[in-house]
Amino acid sequence: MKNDMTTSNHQKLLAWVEEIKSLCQPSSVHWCDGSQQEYDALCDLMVRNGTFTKLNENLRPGCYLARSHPSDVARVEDRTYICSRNQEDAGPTNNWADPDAMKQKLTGLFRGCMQGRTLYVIPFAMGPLESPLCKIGIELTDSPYVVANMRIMTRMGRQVLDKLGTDGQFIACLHSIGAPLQPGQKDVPWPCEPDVSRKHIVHFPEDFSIWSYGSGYGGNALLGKKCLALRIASMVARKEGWLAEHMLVLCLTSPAGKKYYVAAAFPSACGKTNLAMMQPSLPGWTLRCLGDDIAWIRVGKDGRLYAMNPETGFFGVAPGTSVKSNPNAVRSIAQNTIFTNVVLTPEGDVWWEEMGTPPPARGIDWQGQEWTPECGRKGAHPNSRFTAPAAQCPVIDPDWQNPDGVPLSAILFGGRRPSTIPLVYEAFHWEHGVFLGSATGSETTAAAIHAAGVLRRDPFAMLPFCGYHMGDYLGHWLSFARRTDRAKLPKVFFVNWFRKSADGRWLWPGFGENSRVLKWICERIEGTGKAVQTPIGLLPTPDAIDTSGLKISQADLDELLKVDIEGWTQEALDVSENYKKFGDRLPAALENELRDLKDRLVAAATPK
Ligand code: SAT
Ligand code: MN
Repeated sequence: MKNDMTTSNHQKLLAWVEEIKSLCQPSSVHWCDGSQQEYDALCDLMVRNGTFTKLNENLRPGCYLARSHPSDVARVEDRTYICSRNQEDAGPTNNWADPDAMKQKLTGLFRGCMQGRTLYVIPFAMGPLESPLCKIGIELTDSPYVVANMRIMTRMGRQVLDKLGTDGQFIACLHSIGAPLQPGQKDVPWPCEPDVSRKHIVHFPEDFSIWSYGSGYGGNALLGKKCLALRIASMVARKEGWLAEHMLVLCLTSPAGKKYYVAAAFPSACGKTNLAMMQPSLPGWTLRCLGDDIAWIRVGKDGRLYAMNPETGFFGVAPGTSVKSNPNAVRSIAQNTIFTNVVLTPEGDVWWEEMGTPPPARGIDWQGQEWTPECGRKGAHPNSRFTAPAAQCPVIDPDWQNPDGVPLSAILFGGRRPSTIPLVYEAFHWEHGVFLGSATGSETTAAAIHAAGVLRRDPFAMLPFCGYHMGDYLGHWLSFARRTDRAKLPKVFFVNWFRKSADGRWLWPGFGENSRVLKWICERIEGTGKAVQTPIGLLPTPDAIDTSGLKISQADLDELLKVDIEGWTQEALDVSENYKKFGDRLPAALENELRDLKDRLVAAATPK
């Protein structure tokens, strides 16, 4: 299994690996070739050292379960930094530290941190290798769990080193779990730095490098994902005139056979994976998935916006994933999947809350303890995850690896909003659409370590992922009206599947029924969908949403499509408050949009 053969002649890369080797002092170095044999051998190694439990081959072929340390279950936003030379460039929404001071501190943490472990060199590409947007990263890590997950989530291995050649550019991604092993010391199943205050997820924009210390959890440790494909890529995208976004990409085909490509931004754990591979309830419509988390978007030769998914896998939230909520995810994770922090059943299968199947009479919970449905504890961690190859999705789109991406007809924003925000509405024009994106808010979820269930403003669902000043980011979005012909830009919509009644009932069935909302969106694109002008945007007329075959009361539908002037007045104030953070970097066009919204709300509240 050992492969310390250097398969690269890239002097800069070789020198960097040598430098990190002498800093971190691993006992060996392994250059990953990305092969199936290598993956299998790593999984076997993790089964032997207790990190992985192999699941029942008859029930979940090629699948493994890992249980993390209780400190290591989600992204650590408080410990995530953008270390630009100028503090101002990181903006008010990012943690900042001086890059020299941070490098010094991290060098201290990384010194000797891989003792007793293997240093893995992971060459990976985000985006198809032949795509104009493809970016190459090299992750150095001491975690075999990270290697196995990166092989699912990215294009990883020999072909990347070949493309890099002797002098190609790469993004240097250094990762350690921060748990050196002394000679004779027994390892634990999930080694990490248990002290959260010592975990660090750090981005250096000036040299486009990433240093991550102390955590083995997905978003903190799979550095191709949030760190490279969002935080670093958003900075590169701004310089190069494209967009790196926290968005799913899907293709909807109408009964008439017309294709509509849609990108949608929702905060973490708000149903992107469910929407990305949804099974439409409306007859005649089909949906195909291109990606569930990240989209890189650029202006194509024809002036339209083209979106490409830089990843090759799904790192999805397990709880709530069921045949009802997401049948295609259930099929995607039937084999060759890594599960983290879910319940192990006595048969050697997995289970989680709201899986849609009865719980096992007893099992082992995410903390490795005996668990029964009556014990009063959740069996799976609310942010437990599956890592599955995108190619296994039964509705993966034939163009999902198209190096040019796919032309977008619509962009959706949304979040978990139990009140105020209607089921769907459309922006008046591009600037208004950017305003809607900037005003995105959601009840927080378990995807990050903080209080769940409180409303936070999360512009473009990029609050934890924008690598530079959010005010400049909003300006960058506005600039697309100048970069191409406005008429070619996608239409912008805001959706909210999460409305509740006064007595706490869900007002909208969601999941496959969301195809009814997507149908209206397609009709708006065609110019046939009926809408009314309201102070907040264009709303469907009462009969515009196809509810054929759906049991929903007129009262609930009215409530879902109502503009709550009082609630919106509050909403506008809250958005104003949030805008204050951006100071003079808030684009004037957005200030104008906010003022116009307030004016329209006042006019609507004033008796005529
Ligand atoms: O854990 S990840 O950051 O990869 C997923 C998410 O929170 O969106
Ligand atoms: Mn995400």
